[in-house]
Amino acid sequence: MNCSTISSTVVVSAPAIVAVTETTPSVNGLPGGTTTALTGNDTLNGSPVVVGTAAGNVQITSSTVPVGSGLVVNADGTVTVPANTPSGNYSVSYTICEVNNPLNCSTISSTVVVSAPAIVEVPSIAIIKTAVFNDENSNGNADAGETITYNFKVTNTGNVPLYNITVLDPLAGIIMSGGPIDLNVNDTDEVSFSAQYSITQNDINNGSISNQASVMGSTLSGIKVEDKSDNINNLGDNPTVLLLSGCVIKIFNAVSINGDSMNERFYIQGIECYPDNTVQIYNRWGVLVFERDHYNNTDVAFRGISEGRVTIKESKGLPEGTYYYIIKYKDHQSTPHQEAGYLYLTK
Ligand SMILES: [Ca+2]
Ligand SMILES: [Ca+2]
Ligand SMILES: [Ca+2]
Ligand SMILES: [Ca+2]
Repeated sequence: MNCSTISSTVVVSAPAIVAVTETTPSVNGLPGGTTTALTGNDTLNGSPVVVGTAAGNVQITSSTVPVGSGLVVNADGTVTVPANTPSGNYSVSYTICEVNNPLNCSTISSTVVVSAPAIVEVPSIAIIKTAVFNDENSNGNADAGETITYNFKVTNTGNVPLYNITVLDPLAGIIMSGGPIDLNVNDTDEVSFSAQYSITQNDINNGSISNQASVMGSTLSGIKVEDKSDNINNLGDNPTVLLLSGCVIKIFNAVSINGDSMNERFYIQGIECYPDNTVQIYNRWGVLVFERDHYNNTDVAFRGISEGRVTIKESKGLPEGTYYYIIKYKDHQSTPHQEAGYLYLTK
């Protein structure tokens, strides 16, 4: 036998392992989330790698993420992005090694894309109106012709700047000034808008003035916003009510001449504040039975007796019955006013 034995070496090479770079689809950084697997395009021996399972043929042995980013590379190749991560491209490198040949490894750097949350325009505006009475003659009373100053506090309460902001107030006779203005997010303006109003006798007789303004503005993209005014005491849309302490004309039209000290005269509350006045009383036939200027409820007052330019001769005064009064007076602006109605005379 002619033999020869030789020992040969069969070289079994490790299969090629290739980690391939990639850029992930973006993850919204506000809620955070998890990326697709960075290993999704990596191959072992030309086939996609299997990671993160017991049957896997590769595993991630190490990884690095940007310092302070909070990103975590998971065993399955995905990357966890924590909530409130700033938007940007994060470079993440990782190493995969073959399970059967732990030294058969490949390292690559990929990019994790974190997106900023979409900003939805939520425009919003708010207005507060306050009123100040100007007692211009310093008598402690509201008089016709004195003024009210209105101030407006406008705030951009939305998340986008507002432009061309205007304020309207439907109160007849009010004079608005100021604006239009622009306001950045969260900015407040208390000085640009104001209004002036001249008090009328009707306002004084009503005892108050109530009015509500509106503010309007728009975003750069043309979305319009509006708000009705709140008053200082109330959160929410409410008219601003200013109480007027003035000489209110109030007529007490029941006159009883019976000596009981109640309703012994025709009492016109407040008339003494308006001395430029005339009071006329007619009987049911339209005959003038009383007419006096400068009525004042005291020495010039109707007590069931006919008085005036034309007097009716009645020995015991005027008879019981229904009469008709006309009160004319001029307010502090010399504007004439008239009140008329029935007067009931009993004895
Ligand atoms: Ca990859
Ligand atoms: Ca006054
Ligand atoms: Ca409001
Ligand atoms: Ca009486």
